[in-house]
This record gives sequence, C-alpha cells and structure tokens, in this order.
Amino acid sequence: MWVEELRKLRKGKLIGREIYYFPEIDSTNRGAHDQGRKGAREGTVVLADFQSQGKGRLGRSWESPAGLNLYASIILRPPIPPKVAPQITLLAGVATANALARASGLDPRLKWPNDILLRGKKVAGILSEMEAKDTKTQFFILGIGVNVNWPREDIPPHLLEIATSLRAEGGREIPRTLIAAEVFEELEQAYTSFLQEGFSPRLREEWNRLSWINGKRVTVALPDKTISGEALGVDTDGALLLLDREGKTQRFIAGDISLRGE
Ligand code: BT5
Repeated sequence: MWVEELRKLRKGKLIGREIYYFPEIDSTNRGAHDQGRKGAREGTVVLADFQSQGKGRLGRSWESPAGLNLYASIILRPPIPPKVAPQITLLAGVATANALARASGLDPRLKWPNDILLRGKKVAGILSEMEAKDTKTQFFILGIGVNVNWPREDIPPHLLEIATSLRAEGGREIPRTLIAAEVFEELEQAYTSFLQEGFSPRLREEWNRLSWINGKRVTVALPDKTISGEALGVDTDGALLLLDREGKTQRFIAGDISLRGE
C-alpha cells in the first residue's frame, strides 16, 4: 500500500513521523484538528485517498476524487504569534512548488497567497488553519491538496479553465508516494530554516523567483472594494505589494487576487 511505503520513507523525520491514513474522510484538515486537540506531536500527518467535503478557503470546496490525488494535512506547533502564521502558508507554497518541480520536471509557479499553478492553472492549493488561545498559537494545520494523476477528462467542466494536474500537463502518471515524500521533505527543510531564521531574505527571494504574478496586472478583492495594480511580489513580512494606478505602493496581508482576464 502506498501509505506503508511513505511511512518507511519518512521514518526518523519530522514531517510524516506519524501518518494517520483514511481511505475516506470528510476533510483531512478537520481530521487533523481532532488529532491536534488530542495532543498529536508536531509533524503528524492526516492523509486520505478521498475527501467527501474537501475544504478550500473562505467556505469554498476542494474537489477531491478518490485514489488519484494527494490530500494531506500536517500538524505544526511553531512557537510563533498567530500574526506570523501567513508566512507559513508562503513557505509551504515554495516547498510544494520545489517538490513538484523535482518530482515532475514541470515548472510550477506561485500565485499569492496559496496557489501553485502550472501554465496558469491551479495544480495545488494550501489551506492553513490555526488553533490559537489569546495570543498564543496552540497548533497550526497545513492542508495541502495536489492534483497528481487526475486525468484531464475527469476534471469537472466548471474547473477546466482554472484547474489542472501533473498528469494533464506532463502526460504521465506519478506515484503519490513520491509526490508526498518530496513535499514532506521540502517542507521539513523550509520549516526548519523558518524556525531558525523566520521569513528570511532567502525565502522571500525564492517566493519571488517562483512567482507567477510578479510584473502582471492583478486585482485584489477586499471585503468592501477591489484594487488593481501591478504585482511587485512579497515584502520582508510576506505581504503582497501592488503598484496602483496612481503609482503608489499598496500592501496586503490577506486577500484573494485575480489576474486580468480571469
Ligand atoms: C485552496 O482554496 O486552494 C485550498 C485547497 C486545500 C485543499 C487541501 S486537500 C487536503 C486538505 N484538507 C482539506 O479539506 N483541504 C486541504 P481556495 O484558494 O479557496 O481555492 C478553492 C477554489 O479552487 C474552488 O472554489 C475552485 O474554484 C477551485 N478548485 C476546487 N477544487 C480544485 C482542485 N482539485 N484543483 C484545482 N482547483 C480547484
């Protein structure tokens, strides 16, 4: 079974030191919350073959067909204040993009804050959630969904314009064990450096190097308005910088962006 193989590959490591596997679950993020509340150690992973209610951000859903893709949620216990948490989403994006590049030979890029794209279409998404008390982070759930072996013909029509898979782009199947092992390994390295150095200039440069949006015109949707401008990349805190029509630089710490024409 692929999960047994993954457990062997992650033996003695931090991320994936313990893997709770479900053939079917509502959402691995939800399952990881349960494990986190029960005291699961940092690096514990909840993994499933199928999600009946895979979650995206802001109440959106994540299409999760059985047996084809990767659905993983990782419990982290970083000693950081909740406001630094968005930086973990960015580091997870960099780690996932690097892992997918290595495993597939393709060229994944990042769309702020949580998308990994192949030729402009989403191949993976990250859902970060946090359990915090007062100003202290109790634990952090990093949910990662990667479209691995999803045939293009199976992608639902309403997603065809915006979603893709490694198989649809690369033309070959890749074992999920390999994808998971690469993602966990890259994450482990990036997370360990993050604990030592924070959101370092190196991490920031890597994010900007992998960015799909830098130099492009994007629109940021805020609850009460939208702002368009040229994406300049992320700053030293991981906030998105945008050059607006008046030539002023605007800074966003959260939000949803769309590219012109999307
Ligand atoms: C995300 O949300 O991109 C976060 C996705 C996180 C999924 C993982 S799977 C393991 C873990 N357990 C969970 O329950 N979730 C995490 P967001 O940026 O809100 O994007 C959601 C939008 O992407 C949807 O509204 C669709 O338009 C599109 N979408 C849905 N399913 C998709 C898929 N499989 N591939 C690409 N795009 C998809």
